[in-house]
This record gives sequence, structure tokens and C-alpha cells, in this order.
Amino acid sequence: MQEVIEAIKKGSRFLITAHVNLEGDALGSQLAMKELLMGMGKEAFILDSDPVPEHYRFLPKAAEVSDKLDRTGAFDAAIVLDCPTLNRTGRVKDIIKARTAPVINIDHHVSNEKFGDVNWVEPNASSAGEMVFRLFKEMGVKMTKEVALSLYIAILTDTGSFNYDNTSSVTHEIAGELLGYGLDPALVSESVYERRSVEDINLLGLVLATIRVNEKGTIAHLEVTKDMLDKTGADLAKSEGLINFARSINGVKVAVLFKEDEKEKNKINISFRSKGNGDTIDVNRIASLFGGGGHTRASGCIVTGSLKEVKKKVLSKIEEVLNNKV
Ligand SMILES: [Mn+2]
Repeated sequence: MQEVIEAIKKGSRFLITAHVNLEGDALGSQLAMKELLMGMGKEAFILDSDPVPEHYRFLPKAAEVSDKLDRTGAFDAAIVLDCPTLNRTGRVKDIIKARTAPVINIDHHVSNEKFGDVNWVEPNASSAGEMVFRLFKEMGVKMTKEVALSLYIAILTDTGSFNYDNTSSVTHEIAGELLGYGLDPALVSESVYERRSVEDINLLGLVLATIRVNEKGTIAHLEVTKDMLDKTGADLAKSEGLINFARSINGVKVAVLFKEDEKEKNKINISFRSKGNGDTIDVNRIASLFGGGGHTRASGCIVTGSLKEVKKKVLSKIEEVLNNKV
């Protein structure tokens, strides 16, 4: 963290970015980071490969997040949040690579490749938001209610509402402190989770009907096809929680969600989740077998092929991993 602070002190204008497919932690940590820099009298701008999903536009100052890559000015350093690799920044990586400005990598993924000139990686932190919170404290920058909201949402969404194993007493202490800025936890939760469209619930119905479990009841998988999206008119960006239905089945150790890519044919986006008590399967390892990565209990990768082929290949690999383990 000290190296990050030194690097921040040196620069006066910063690019802030995060991963493609923006979600709560990516957005919350970026918005708070911008306020931190402004609080120190610095300039900063947020540039992402993807636009802010509609359901996150209620975040304070979300309109300041830009995906207009052709309008990038000069910057003294690039701050990359919540990205295990520079590739995860999508199109922004080209801008970062084209400049000589140092890269400050702030992340909590165990699979982080330390791609920065300065690397602050904390696999034990619940979220990138939690790390930005610690920067505020360490640097003595005053926090506002808006910043507290951004950081609370980063933590809330990355911990699955304080359900996942990245939740610790520290997470709760920080969340408690953030609530102290006058946030209403019920209202925040409502604004994040209870603004679904009928289209999304219709998609949920179709997706749940695809759940299959292997013979031993240890692997559950489900899928989202392009056809389902066309039929329901639902937004794929809101499919974040679908996989948890598969994981919630009693006895399941690994849950897998296969998503047909909306733009590219024969490209399957895969998410993995695991659960267990002491015998948790490391899905970061499974994802890395297919060129992806993430956390021990939550990871993802992209595999090329038809949905049928990819399912067969990936599921048999998971069977192998499970069998070696026993
Ligand atoms: Mn995160």
C-alpha cells in the first residue's frame, strides 16, 4: 500500500479503469478512487471498455464513467482496479500500453499477475472497494456519504451480501463504518437487488429449467443461450446471480454457468462457483486450465466452440478434478 501512496503523490493526473462487464466492485472502487484523488487536489478520469450497466446508473456520479476511448487526454499514471490481468481492462489496455505512464495495479484476486509497475494485491480483501477504503484511512482523506455508498456497494456485491467466504470481521467493521455515513442498508440493498425487469425474471425461468446435476450430485450446471435472450428480451449483464441457484443445491460442490456470447458465435463465457467446508474445490485452478482465473470459490473463463462441445469438455474436466481430490 505504501508504494501505491508514493505513486499517487508523484502524479497529478490519473486514468482510473477496471475490468470489462462492469459490476458493483469495479464501479464502486473506481468512483471512490476518483473522489480520493480529487480530495488530494489531483485530477482523475474514469475510462472503461464497457458502458455502465443500466441497473448501476444510480451510483453517485456514475455519469462520469466514460467508455469513449478516443477522447483520452494525458495522464501521469494509470490506476487499474479489480483486474487480475491487464487484458481484463478490455480496450483500455491498448491505451495504457501505448503510453509510458506507470501502471498502478490494485486488486484482490488471488490469480493477479502483478502486471503493474506498482502492485498492491490483497487476496484476503473482500473487494477492491475495501482496499480503496483503506487508502482513504491511511491517507487521511475525508470521506463523504456518496463515497461511502460507492464503497458499501462494492463490498455488498462482491461478498454476495456478506455471504461468501471473503467476508470477515474486518469486512463487517468497514461496512459498519460506511453505514455510519448515513446509509440505509435496506434501501441500498433494494436499489441493487430489487429493480429487476419482468424480462429478467422470464429469463431466470428459462435458465433455471436448464439446471442439470451429475450422478453424484456434486456438479450442477445451467446455461444461458442467445435464443433465451432473444425470446425474453432480457439483459445478459444482469445474469450475475444466476449461477448461485446451481450452487445452492444441497450436496453441490461446483456450479457452472455457460453463457453463449451475444456478439461472437462459438464463444462461450463460463463462470464457476464452489462451496464446501474445508474440502472446497479451487475453481480458480479449474478456470486457469482453460486460460481464465479468479478466486478459489468464484472464477471464470472463455472457451471457443459450440455450447454442446464446450459443456462436454469443461464438465468432464471438473469430474476429473473432483475424482482426483477424493
Ligand atoms: Mn472485486
